[in-house]
Amino acid sequence: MERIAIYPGSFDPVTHGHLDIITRASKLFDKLIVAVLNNPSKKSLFTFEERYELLKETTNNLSNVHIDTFSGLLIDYCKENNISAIIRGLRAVSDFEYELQMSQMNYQLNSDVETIFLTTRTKYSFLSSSLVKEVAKFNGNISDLVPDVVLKKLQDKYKQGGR
Ligand code: COD
Repeated sequence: MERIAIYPGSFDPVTHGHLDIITRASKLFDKLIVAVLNNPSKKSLFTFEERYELLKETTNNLSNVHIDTFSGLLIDYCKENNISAIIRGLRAVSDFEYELQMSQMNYQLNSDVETIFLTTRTKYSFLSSSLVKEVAKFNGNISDLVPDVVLKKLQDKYKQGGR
């Protein structure tokens, strides 16, 4: 049976930290679905269509990686798509509490789906979508932290007065 994992997130926008986790997780499973949360009540800089497109463009070199969107409960998406594992990235102890709670709640909802944590590469341990947006907003140099296509989109957003 095909072993399928999911890497869910907001990806607002995708960074090299996310891409590193995607590349590493794709080697562990037959198929990896990267799923963008579509949650209209959560404020984001990029629309979910934009976040989806950026992920598509930046992962097109990975043949077993598929990009999708989801809304509602993650665990329901897992059930509908025969997913056996949820991949999450851990950067620091500060990520741990939230991640532990989510993994335990998801396990409570469906004990057939395991959460697997991949630890960040040291060079990305400080990297988050929020910090990237903040630095980009004030014209700081983030060219080593996000793919070129994301960099360009961020610059365009802030030229248009994005928040
Ligand atoms: N290095 C390593 N990992 C990283 C890095 C980095 N530099 N940056 C981010 N990551 C990891 C994060 O730790 C996370 O694991 C993943 O990448 C995605 O991060 P984000 O910030 O884009 O996504 P989140 O954390 O906002 O995603 C939250 C979900 C959308 C997964 C969650 O809210 C969810 O499942 N929502 C659906 C509703 C649901 O089922 N709720 C119940 C859950 S118990």
